[in-house]
Amino acid sequence: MAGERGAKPVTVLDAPSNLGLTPPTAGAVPGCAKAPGALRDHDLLARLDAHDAGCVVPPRYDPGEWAPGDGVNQADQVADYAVKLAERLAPLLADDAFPVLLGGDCSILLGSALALRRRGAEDGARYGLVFIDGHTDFRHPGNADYVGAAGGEELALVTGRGDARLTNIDGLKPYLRESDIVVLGIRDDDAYRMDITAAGIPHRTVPVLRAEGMPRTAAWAASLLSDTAGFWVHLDTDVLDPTVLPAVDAPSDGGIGYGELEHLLADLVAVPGCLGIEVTVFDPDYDPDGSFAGELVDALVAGLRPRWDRRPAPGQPEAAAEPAGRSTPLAAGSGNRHATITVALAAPPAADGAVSRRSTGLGWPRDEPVAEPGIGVSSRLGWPE
Ligand SMILES: [Mn+2]
Repeated sequence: MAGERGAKPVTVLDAPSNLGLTPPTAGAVPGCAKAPGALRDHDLLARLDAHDAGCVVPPRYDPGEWAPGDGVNQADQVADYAVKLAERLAPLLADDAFPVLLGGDCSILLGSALALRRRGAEDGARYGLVFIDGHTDFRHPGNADYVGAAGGEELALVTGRGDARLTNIDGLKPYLRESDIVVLGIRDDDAYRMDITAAGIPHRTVPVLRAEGMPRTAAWAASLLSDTAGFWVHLDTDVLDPTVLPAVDAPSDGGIGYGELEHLLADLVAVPGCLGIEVTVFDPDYDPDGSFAGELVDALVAGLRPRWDRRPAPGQPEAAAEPAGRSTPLAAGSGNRHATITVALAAPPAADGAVSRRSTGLGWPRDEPVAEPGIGVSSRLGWPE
């Protein structure tokens, strides 16, 4: 399949860093670093028909005697790791290899954002971010009494808020502009929802995402990023509702279901300007029999289908792989990095109101239970509030 019709295979790179998390219990190491292994063990690479780019090995996780007021925990290690990650990502981005980066916690965004910023410094372009996450991860010294866990602060850090060791690597602060970011999937009660709005970062909460639908939401996000030269996708798996995926560092009620995630991903990665994706925070320590890992792999395989399966979806004409209405100046593999994104046009809603699956090749939405809109308390990442 890979290589057919000019498409390149996707490329999987492991980023098993826990450095941005607080210990789950005193003296324990978080389990998120095990996620790449757990996902690989469910044949993720074979099912994505992916090239294997290996692993960026993180330094030792050792939060030491951190206390409130000490700043971002393990900041030097997080910064060093971001540099290593950016160096490994750069050639993959340059080769249009569609990296699928397997975290690890959300602090790996620092590496992805640094890679985009360095590339922008070379080619004069700006790059964007679609930030799919159950939380804003926007805690910083300007809106909180103290900071600590980079995995709950990475959106603030990549926009230049906080410890200069993390925000200003190579003097490149900020790595991303607020107006080049779109946040999707946060909960209504997120502590920093108003802060990101005030900062100029547009967002859709889960109820809005659901009301608008995934095709239109993906098109909306792409349109907001249409003057960038391409965008990265951050996927924190805690965007999923804990009833379907509780095996995350900080579950919050009121998330989306697997079918919704698959459609959202498929519509986003089908946009020619989509450069790659990172997957964060899945914690195999909460998944002893591996069943959640299997379901997550199913969702990633379905959601990334436009990038690994260039065949038309069953029952679709050949042209479905390049849907009408999507002109593609920045086609995957084109090397046309300086072109701006052409907005993906959402298909009209199906007459019966069902979610359109016209272009994604998806055919198996699940009947998972979807939680009632919750009053979930989001105590982010466990640092004492
Ligand atoms: Mn997150």
